[in-house]
Amino acid sequence: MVSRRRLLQAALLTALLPASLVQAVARAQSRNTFQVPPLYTGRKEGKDRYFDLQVQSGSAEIIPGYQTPTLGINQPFLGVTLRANRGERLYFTVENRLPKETTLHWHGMKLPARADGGPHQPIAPGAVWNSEFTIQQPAATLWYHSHQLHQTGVQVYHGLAGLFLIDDEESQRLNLPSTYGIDDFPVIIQDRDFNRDGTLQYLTTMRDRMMGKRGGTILVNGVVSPLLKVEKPLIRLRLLNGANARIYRLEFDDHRPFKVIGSDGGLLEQSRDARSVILAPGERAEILVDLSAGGVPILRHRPHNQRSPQREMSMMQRMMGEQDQFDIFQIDATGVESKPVALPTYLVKSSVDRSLPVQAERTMNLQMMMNPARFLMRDQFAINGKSMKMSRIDEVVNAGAVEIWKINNHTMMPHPFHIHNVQFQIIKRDGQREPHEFGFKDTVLVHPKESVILRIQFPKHRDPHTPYMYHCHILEHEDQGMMGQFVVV
Ligand SMILES: [Cu+2]
Repeated sequence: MVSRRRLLQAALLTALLPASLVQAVARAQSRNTFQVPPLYTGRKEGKDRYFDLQVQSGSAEIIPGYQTPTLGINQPFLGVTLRANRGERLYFTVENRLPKETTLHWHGMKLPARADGGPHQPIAPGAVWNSEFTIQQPAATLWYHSHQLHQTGVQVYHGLAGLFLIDDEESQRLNLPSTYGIDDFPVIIQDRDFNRDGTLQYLTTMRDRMMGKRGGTILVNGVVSPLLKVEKPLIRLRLLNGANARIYRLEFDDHRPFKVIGSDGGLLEQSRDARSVILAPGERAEILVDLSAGGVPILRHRPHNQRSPQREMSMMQRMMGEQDQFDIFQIDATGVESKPVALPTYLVKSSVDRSLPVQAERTMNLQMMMNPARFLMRDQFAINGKSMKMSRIDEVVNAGAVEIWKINNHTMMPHPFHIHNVQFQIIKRDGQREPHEFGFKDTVLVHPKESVILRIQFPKHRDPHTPYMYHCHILEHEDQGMMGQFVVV
């Protein structure tokens, strides 16, 4: 049955876009091939590795026949995939070739505050920023993106985001699919809207500002709903929700089970069987998909079940477009050899030292302030009653300390809460835990009216003068004040 809503949506889309563009999107969906972002491993000298990055503008033919102005890192649209090993010292030069200020933040990395690439490390047009740190954390799928104050949403939307893969010996011993672009695939999922001329459409409505920008066209690694032809019977997908605001609930159209092996911070202790996984903006999950039986499964986004029975909640979710359904991409496994594959159960040993005492407990109340003046000031979102201020340090943390943070969502919409410089554990949440939430995380989805309790061990980089951020990873909320600052001393 075609719902009235679907018809309404189709009518809306057709009303917004010229017929030619609608047809072009439809054509793209059926014929695009899966693009793997180029790998960039820098220049290695012993235990040192050097990366030269250029933040640049460009254009891309995302919709056939249209050139879309974009931003990218070392390429016209999106960033190249960075890759390095645990224990190496990395040296970055980041050159800003844009006519405006930007930053590059290493999302998920434990590192000194001045190397973090947050709002306190802006790169002026034409300038070069140097960042250096040693990788002191396990193999993981991290990412990097613009974190320019009040401009993160628009800059990421146009393409300033890429993957950052860490390898280590422990993960390499596991015999997981790990050949990039052959049986190990990056999957950056984003949704976008386009204007009639093919340019990206950003923040045209009040709803976009309040709920965050959700687009009607799904891109995977910058390509509209592509087809991935695979040769191997077992593949690993490194899923990143790189959207500005949309929460994806991912599953295959044939409901096939898969194994969740990794989370934001790296591999889980044990793989977990799942048929769906919910990823909020900023979150990653690594999954293994058994394709030994062939087939052409489609990874799709299906609306999540309402967590609250309250009527206004589901109304809010409808308003936010949470009930839209999309195909993300399709896998063609008709050519794989039909040999059984080995699926691992035990992966890595946990590095948690449970004997360490808790030094501090903090509460973060996520709030929305209903005040027209705040709307104009771009600070209608707040944490503990305060909107982001560059000159104010909100929290002071001791280096190496174990802390408990309780995140309370006082609003009617979900917020993915991200903390820089750490990989934490979720020790309690009101709702049900997702399979990847048993691993180390740097971003956690907090549902409306929900509380989530985190255990965090802070790394030992001290710098009383340079703060790290914690914030909502719905980029429009971050840009409008749902962000705070902490220093480690
Ligand atoms: Cu938010």
